[in-house]
Amino acid sequence: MLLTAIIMLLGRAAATNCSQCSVDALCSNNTCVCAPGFTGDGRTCENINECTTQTHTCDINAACTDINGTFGCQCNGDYDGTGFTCHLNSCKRYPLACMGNSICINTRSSFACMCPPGYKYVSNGCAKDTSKARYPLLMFASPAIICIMMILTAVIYFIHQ
Ligand SMILES: [Ca+2]
Repeated sequence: MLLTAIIMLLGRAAATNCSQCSVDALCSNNTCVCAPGFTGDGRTCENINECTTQTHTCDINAACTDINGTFGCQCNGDYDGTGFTCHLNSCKRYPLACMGNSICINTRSSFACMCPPGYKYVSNGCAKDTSKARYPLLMFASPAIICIMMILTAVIYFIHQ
């Protein structure tokens, strides 16, 4: 009887202690501990500003944004990536690097200028490729070939009759 009463009192004390924890705290073994990203005694927890305390893990080329309980990272203008790792996008940094209809392709360490489909390299960029080599089916479809194909089709038709 006495033991049961003691257990009930301990149970209430535990519930009371946990209920006194901050909403930003965890209760473990009847002890309030601030959650990761917060600091305090457990009953009162405050957001840690990882950006001003320099405890963030953003890339050196990223901007840090403080968030309640955590932080965010976003790569700076000319950089691409997750914010935790950022790499230079040369196409963004040098928007005029590729001239004359060419398309800038960012590479790991630099960039390349490529011609879009239907264009070919010329001295100062890319120009429409009008050579017939790009259209082998069009070359094949010359009037003489079309005439031969029609005759063959007719012969095949009559053979199957
Ligand atoms: Ca924070």
